[in-house]
Amino acid sequence: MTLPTYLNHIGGESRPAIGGGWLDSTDPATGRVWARVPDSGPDDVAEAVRAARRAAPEWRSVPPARRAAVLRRWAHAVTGHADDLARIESRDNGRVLRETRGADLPGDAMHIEYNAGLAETVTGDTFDLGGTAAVSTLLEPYGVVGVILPWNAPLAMFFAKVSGALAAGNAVVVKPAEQACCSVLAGWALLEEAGLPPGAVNVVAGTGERAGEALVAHPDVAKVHFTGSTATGRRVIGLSAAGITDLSLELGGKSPCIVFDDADLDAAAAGAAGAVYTGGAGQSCVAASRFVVQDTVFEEFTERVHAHARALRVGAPGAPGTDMGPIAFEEQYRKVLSYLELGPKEGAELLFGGGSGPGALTEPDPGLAGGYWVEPTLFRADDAGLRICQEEIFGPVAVALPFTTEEEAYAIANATEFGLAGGAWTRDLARARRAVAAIDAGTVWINTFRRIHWAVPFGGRGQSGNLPSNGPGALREWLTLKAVWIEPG
Ligand code: TXE
Repeated sequence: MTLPTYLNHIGGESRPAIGGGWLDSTDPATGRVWARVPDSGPDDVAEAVRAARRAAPEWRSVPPARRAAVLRRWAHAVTGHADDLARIESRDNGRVLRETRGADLPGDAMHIEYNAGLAETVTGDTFDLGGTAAVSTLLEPYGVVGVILPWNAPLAMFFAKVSGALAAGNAVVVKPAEQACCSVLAGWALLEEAGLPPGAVNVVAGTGERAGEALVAHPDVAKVHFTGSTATGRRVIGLSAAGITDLSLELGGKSPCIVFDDADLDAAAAGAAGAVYTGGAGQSCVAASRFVVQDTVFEEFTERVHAHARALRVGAPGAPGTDMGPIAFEEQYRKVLSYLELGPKEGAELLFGGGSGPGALTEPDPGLAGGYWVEPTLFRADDAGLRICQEEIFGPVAVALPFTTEEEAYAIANATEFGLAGGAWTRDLARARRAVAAIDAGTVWINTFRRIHWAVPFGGRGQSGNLPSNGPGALREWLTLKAVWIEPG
């Protein structure tokens, strides 16, 4: 049986890598290779950047309202192809169809529409200096921008980032993650149907080391948006030094979910479980990976979380009733397993879960025996300094830390180098306001968790990243500022 083959898209043409190499894409539910994608290198990236450079002046000169019209046609096409695209992504990275088809794709189309609406809102400032000069600022597109995508939600990131970059008038080269890029390679074609000039968006599949580094280091790429691990983010910062390339970084997280004893415990348990066991089986930068729980309700809360976890159906991502799929690829699976082993070794107590392999499936299925399954798992730790409390596990594995006083809760919540998101559950409004002030993160949720919306800014602090994405200012990260002085004579 021949495998589906996905191609790069450069200058309006679909083609394999120049070197002829291929990478296997594995179906994480079976552990079997299901498709292949180009193993691109610096030559392919250079071609893509050349194509983008050629297209950039034309796209930039398209009036913003017309750019917006192209984006809206794109959103329409995405809606029309949502079933196919969601199925490809669920097959490729194991995110359940309920999430890809049910939530991501409809949201993706809305996100594109939102960014289309921003295209005509770009304005500058004027300055009255009291002299004769007319002084103002312009926000201009960078020209060619690079986008490096992660594997946990490739399509959502692709649509969000590319629509923002295009709305601002840039041409784009995208390097999706080698482990899961089939949905992006398949989804690209819709852009040309929507009327985008060839070369305005190029997609080059390949590894981070070869294709990713070539993109960051390319002298004609003025800005790179990177989503991935903090460690790779640091490497990207280093590579950007040569060209002083501008960077936006969306990195990891270890988000605290504080539960006070006055909280609606049922709602808190459902929210916490949903925010780390579903949502890509915890492979989400905003997973609720640390539960910080008042000691008086610790047992009751963790038992309720267990009840929610037990009720989750773990199985085939493409089946409509599945709540939790597999880990996206083997290396990530090994990483999650290593933390399951590490927890007890460093003194954490396993409260539930901890299993992996086919035994983690809700119902035995010989066809899924080779998949990368992990049971919803909860550890208890009394020391926030443990590695399982500090490092991003990126799987359905949470750790619960007890606290006594409110001050302790915030100290534990902030005992992390990350600062992406966090939240608290309480019925006390004054306490809720204190929690908002105390939690040191880019997003804070009260009595809810893991909510992100295209119209609301989203970004990290500390080692979670820099500029916010989304919201009314979303195009700012795709625009560079120019100050202009004009004397009349
Ligand atoms: O990420 P990488 P990995 C975290 C999560 C996960 C860990 C490792 O904790 O367990 O990262 O995942 C490209 N120059 N997140 O190793 O390496 C790579 O090809 C340029 C959190 O897969 O960061 C891919 O396209 N690019 C995160 C992208 O970077 C490079 C989502 C991400 O890969 C590169 C993903 C290089 N030297 C992982 N090396 C989130 N914030 O949601 C790799 N890449």
